[in-house]
Amino acid sequence: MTTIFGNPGSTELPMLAEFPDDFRYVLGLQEAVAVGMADGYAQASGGPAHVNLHTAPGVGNGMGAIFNAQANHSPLVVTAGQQVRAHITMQANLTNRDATRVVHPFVKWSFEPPRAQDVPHALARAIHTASLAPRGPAFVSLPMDDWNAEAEEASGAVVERTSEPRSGPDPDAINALAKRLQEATNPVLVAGPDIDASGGWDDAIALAERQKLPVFASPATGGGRLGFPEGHPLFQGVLPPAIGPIGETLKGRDLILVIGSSVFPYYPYIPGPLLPEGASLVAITSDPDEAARAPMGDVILADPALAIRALLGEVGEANRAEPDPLPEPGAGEESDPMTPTMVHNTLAQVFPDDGIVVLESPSSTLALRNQLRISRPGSYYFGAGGGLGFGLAAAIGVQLAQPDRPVVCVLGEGSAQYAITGFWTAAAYDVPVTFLVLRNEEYSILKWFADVEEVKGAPGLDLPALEVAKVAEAYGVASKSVPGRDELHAALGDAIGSGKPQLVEVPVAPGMALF
Ligand SMILES: Cc1ncc(C[n+]2csc(CCOP(=O)(O)OP(=O)(O)O)c2C)c(N)n1
Repeated sequence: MTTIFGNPGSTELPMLAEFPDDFRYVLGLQEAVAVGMADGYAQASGGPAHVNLHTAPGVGNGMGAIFNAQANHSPLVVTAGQQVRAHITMQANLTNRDATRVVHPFVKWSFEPPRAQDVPHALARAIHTASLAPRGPAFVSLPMDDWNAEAEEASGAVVERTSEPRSGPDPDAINALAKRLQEATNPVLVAGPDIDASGGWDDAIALAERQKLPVFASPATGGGRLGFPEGHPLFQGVLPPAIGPIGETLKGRDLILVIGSSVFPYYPYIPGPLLPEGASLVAITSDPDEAARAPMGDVILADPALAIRALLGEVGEANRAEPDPLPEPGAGEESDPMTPTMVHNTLAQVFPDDGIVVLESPSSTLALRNQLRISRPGSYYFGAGGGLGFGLAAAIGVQLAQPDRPVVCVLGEGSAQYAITGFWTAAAYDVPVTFLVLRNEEYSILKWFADVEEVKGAPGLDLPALEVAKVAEAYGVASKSVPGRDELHAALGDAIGSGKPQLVEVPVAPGMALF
């Protein structure tokens, strides 16, 4: 971990003293941004990332983003400075009182070393804890005077330990699953985000093709990544996120195989049978908590990629009819302002083959998925926790981890506000993300929720005259506002090809865009 994301204060300065030349510090102007950038960086680099926060208030500001990182299974090592040890008991100014308690329950482990000499071991332990399944944030509170203490000789051995975080499935369980799959007449695969995170992308395709499995993506609400190429002929769409509609969508299936997802990231509450009649469900996850909390079905605890590989060793070609592929996406209706569907249709036309999307445009999530049909691994990141602010910040981290791939960050104008200072980091560090901002002058998704929840007269759902392009410009990101499809096409093409952080804002018609 030679990149440190953070926002420093007096309690962190001793840690940053004589900062090594072969390390890089990436400054976020607010802690939610620093954590969100580290989250994107960790996910897109495939390894743990370090974010350093300023004692209690800095951790407090970062909490929503730490919650997101946990939902994303993102291996973050979160550190925060602490008062000097002699000051903690008297609770001097800026003491992080109860430092290890405040971050719960959003971290896997939280610790303040009992002695300065234990700092190396505590950091090493945090790195392993964050990296082992289920991956997620670990927290270490570091008293500021510890950095001037001498390390013990044993510290060398502690920091050199390695861990192989993946554990394989029980062969008997895989064998039994293979039998169930072979015997099923109408099985279906639900592909979740941890297929991509575990490197199981190609084998998931091989499994679906060999078994002729129709494939649904797990609900978009919890789908921080894609588990299957969405342009593949076996792909049947994204599962709806609520109990009743999932049961409806999977009606007639006798075996539902869920890989790399919780069962399921439900929201909103639309009751119904958990499973359609005659169906059974098997989930494969590396997260014991996901395994335990599922309300139905059987579970195999294992790294998803290793489990798919093992399953491939046990199943032969199935003799089933292949499902019809999804129809090609249409561009939607002409309107002024444009529909989000048409915006994403335009984006699809200029989107490079090796492009990556980081998405936080709540009312147009499904339209983007349908229009882009992203079909390469590591090409889609979405805040699985649902806490806004992930998108703008994570896009910067993803781009830093994948400097050779163009990153397009698609934001609602409301969502952009939760990490707005991220624009400064993109400009200051010349991180060439293309930001596409959909401006509908409201919290469209909340108006949709108000309908579902039968809530009338709720205040605070309109966002008149929120000038994201002007604000981004003030932070140093070249920005443009475009009125129509042709201008959007040209502006997006220019921005993506520019090698610079640039923003394109487009007015869109309000409302939920499903296609
Ligand atoms: C941290 C946080 N605060 C509040 C919310 C609730 N919330 C969900 S979507 C949304 C509106 C997003 O607005 P915008 O980005 O403009 O997208 P639109 O709904 O118009 O597509 C809000 C406020 C949230 N998810 N996370």
